[in-house]
Amino acid sequence: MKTNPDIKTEITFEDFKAEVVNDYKLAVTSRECSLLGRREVLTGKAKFGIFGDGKEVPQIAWAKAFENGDFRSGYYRDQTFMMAIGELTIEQFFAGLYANTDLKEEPMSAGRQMGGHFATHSLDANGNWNNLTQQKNSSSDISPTAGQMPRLLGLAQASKIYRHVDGIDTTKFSKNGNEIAWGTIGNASTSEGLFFETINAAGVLQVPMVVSIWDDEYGISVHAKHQTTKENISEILKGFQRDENHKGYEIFRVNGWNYAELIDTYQRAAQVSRKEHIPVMIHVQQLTQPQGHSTSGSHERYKDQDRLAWETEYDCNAQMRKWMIANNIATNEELTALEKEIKKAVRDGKKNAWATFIKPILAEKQTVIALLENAAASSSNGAFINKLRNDLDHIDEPLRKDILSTARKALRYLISENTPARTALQNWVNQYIANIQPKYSSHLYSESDLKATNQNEILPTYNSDSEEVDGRIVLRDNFEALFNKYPEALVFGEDAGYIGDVNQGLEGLQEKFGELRVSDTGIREATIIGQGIGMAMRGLRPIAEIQYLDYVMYALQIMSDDLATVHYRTLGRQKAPLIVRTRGHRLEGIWHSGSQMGGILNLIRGINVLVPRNMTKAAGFYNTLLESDEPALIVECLNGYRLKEKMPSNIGEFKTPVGVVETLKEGDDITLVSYGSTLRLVEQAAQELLEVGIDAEIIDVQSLLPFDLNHDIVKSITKTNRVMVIDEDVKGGASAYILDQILNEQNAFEHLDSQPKTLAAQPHRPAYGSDGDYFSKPSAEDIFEAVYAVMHEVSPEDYPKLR
Ligand SMILES: Cc1ncc(C[n+]2csc(CCOP(=O)(O)OP(=O)(O)O)c2C)c(N)n1
Ligand SMILES: [Mg+2]
Repeated sequence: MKTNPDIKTEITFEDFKAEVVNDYKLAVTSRECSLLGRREVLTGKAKFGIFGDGKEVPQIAWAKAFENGDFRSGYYRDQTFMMAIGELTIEQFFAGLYANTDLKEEPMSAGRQMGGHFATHSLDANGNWNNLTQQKNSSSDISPTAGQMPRLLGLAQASKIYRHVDGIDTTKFSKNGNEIAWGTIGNASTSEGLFFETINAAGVLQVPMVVSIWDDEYGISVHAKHQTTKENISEILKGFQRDENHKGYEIFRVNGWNYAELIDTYQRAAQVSRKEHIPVMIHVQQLTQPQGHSTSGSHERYKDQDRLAWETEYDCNAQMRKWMIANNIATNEELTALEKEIKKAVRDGKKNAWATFIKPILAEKQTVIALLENAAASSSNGAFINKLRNDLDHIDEPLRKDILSTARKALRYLISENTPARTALQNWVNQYIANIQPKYSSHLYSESDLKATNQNEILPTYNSDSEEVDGRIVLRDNFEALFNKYPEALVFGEDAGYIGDVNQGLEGLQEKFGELRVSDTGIREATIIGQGIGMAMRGLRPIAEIQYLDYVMYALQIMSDDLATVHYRTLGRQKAPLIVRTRGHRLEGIWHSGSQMGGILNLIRGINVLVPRNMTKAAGFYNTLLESDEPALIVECLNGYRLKEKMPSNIGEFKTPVGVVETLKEGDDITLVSYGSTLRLVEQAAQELLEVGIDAEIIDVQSLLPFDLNHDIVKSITKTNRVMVIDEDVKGGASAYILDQILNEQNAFEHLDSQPKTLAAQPHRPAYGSDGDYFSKPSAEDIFEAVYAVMHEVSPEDYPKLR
C-alpha cells in the first residue's frame, strides 16, 4: 500500500479516480491504526501510544513529492507518510507499539523506540551503506521537540556538497545533489530555539530543505496564543521570504484538509527546492487531533465544544471524503464499503502483529514452566517453586521480565541443592540473559569491521632533520593531508574558514580546498552539530568545530539526544560518524576554562571521547577516526598550539589508537592517572616528588570513552599498589568516572595498599586570571602534597608531615 508518486504525467479520469481512492484508503488505514492503537494501550497490550490521526491527508500529498534519495527528518505524527512511501505496514505499526525486538518485524528500531518514531535502513546488517539514492530515506526520529531540526539542516546541506564538490564518489549517496531533505514539526515545537536556529541557518546556507509545519493550534494542552507571536508561525517568519534582491525562503500556506491544494502545494515546493536548491516552508494550517495528543490524556479537558465541533467537521479525512463525493470520485456507499474493508484489514494486521510478537515469548514461558516443574520435583523447596510456576502459568501474555524474574527467583530456592534440574535452570537463566540482553544493549558503538577500536596504532615517524614546530602546524599539515586523501571530508565552524580557526590549525586550507569544504558558520553550536549529523548520515565525513569546550554546552543536548543514540536507536541501521573538534582545558575564567568533562562524558555515551595531550596525538586521532565509522569528540589542548612538537614525516598516516592509555613515566610508588593539559602539571609534580624519594608512575588516559581496554592501569597498580586520579573537573566529574573504571571494571581493589584517591578542582567554576586558576584547579603543589600525604600515611617516618 503506497501512494502513486507519478501524478505529473497525463492520466485518464479513471486512473485519477483510482489514485484518489487509493489515497483515501491510505488515509483511512492510517486512521484506523491510530484508533486501534489507542485501544491497545488502554487495554494494556502496549505501554504508550502517540499517533498521526488528524494529519493524514497532507502527508499523502507530501509522499507524492518525495523521491528516491530524499530524506525525511520529522516527528511522531508522520505515520501516514511512512505508510504512503511504503515503509510502514499495518503489522509493523503494531509491532512498534508492542516493542517487538525483532528488527524484521519492527524495522524502525527493533522495539527500542516507542511507536511513532520512524526510520529506514541506511546500512545493511554488516554496517555497509545501502544505495541511498535508490530508496526513500527517513532519518531516525527522536522525541525531544524540535530535536529533528539541526540534523535536517545537514541532510539538506549534503545535497549542496554533492552538487558542487568534485572528486567524491557519490554512487550510493546522491544524483548531482538533487535530493531534498524534508522536515516536519508541530506548530508548538516551533517555539523551540532549535527551530529558529535551523530556519535561519538554512536561509543563510541556501540548501534544499522543505519544512512542513503541522499546525493543529495546540501543543498538548497549550494553545497557540501561548506559543507563537500573532498565533501564526508563517506570519512572523514572513521576513524570510526571498525577493528579487535577497536570497531566502519560499513560504507556502495551505489548509491541511484540502487534498487538491495540498497536492499542488507539495509539487510546487518540491520543484523549486530541488531545482534551485532553496529552503521552503509549508505552513499546513487547520489540522486537527481527533484523539488528543497521546494515550496519556484526553483533549476534552482543554478544547471547548466549539473547537471540538470544528475539529469533527474539518477532520482532513472527513473533508477528503466529502470532496470525493462532490467530485464524483466515489459514492457514499462505495466509501462506506471501503471503510468497512479497511477496518477489517487493520484488525487482522493487528492480530497478526500480536501473534508474531507473543509467540516466541510463550515458547520461552513453556520452557521455564517445564524447568520449574523439574526443579520442584527434586527440591525440598518444591512447594515454593511450584507457587512460582503457577503464578507464571497464570500470566497469559507474559513479558520477558515475568519469565526471567520467575526463573531467577526460583534459583534462590535451590541454592543448597545439587541437582541436574538446578543446573538446567541455571544454564537456562545464563543463556537467556546472554541472548536477550543484547536486544536492549547492543549497537551503542559500531559493531562493523570499521569500528574505532579495530584501528591499529601507527606511530609517527621522524627523520633526522625533522623540525620542531608549533603544535598547530602539525595539526594543520595533517588536516591538509586528510583533505587530500578524503574528498568527502569537510570542516566547518565559527572562524574555521577564512582565518583557518582561532588557533590557526586550519590556516590556508580554505584557499586550497574551497569555501564548501572549509567553511565559516554562524554562531549556532547546536546546528553546527546538526550539519555534521545530517551530512555524516549521507556518507560525507564532516568535522564540526565547536570553538571552545565551554560552548559544547550549547551543542550538548543534540549530541546527547541525537548523535550519541543514532546507531543504538536503529540497531545499527543508521550511523553518523561525525567528528566534533573542540579545544579546552586549563584556560582561565568561568566560561573559558573548559573543564566540564564529567558532565559531557556522562551525557554522550555512544560517542568516543578523546583527550589528546598534544597536537601530534590529536592529529593521530583524526587519522584514526576517518578510517572508522563512529562519531567522536576530540578535545584539543588549548594551551598546546604554540608548544613545540617535532613534525612527523608520515603526516596524515600515523594513527593514535582509541581506548589505549600511555605510560609517560615509570615509577614504583604510586600510579598517577590523568589526561590532557593537566598532565603537564602532573609531570612537573612527579619530577619534584623524586627529590623527596617518591617515584610516581604517570599514565595518560588519552581516551575517556572507550576507557583503557587493555586494563593497563590495573597492571601499573599491581606494581605500585596505590593510585590517584588527577583532574581539573569538579569532584565527582571525570575523576569519579575514571576511578569507577579502575575499581569496578579493572578490579584494582585487591591490589591496593592505600585508599584510592581523586584530586579534582573546587566545586565552583574556575575564577579568572592565573591566581584564579591556581586557587580553583589542582596545581603542581596540590598534586605534590596530595601524593606526599598518601606516602606519609604509608610511612610517617620516611615522609614526615609537610604542613
Ligand atoms: C524538549 C521537549 N519538551 C517537551 C516535550 C513533551 N512534549 C511532547 S509533544 C509536546 C507538544 C508538541 O506539540 P506540537 O509541536 O504542536 O506537535 P503536535 O503534538 O501538536 O503535533 C510536548 C510538550 C518533549 N517531547 N520535548
Ligand atoms: Mg500542535
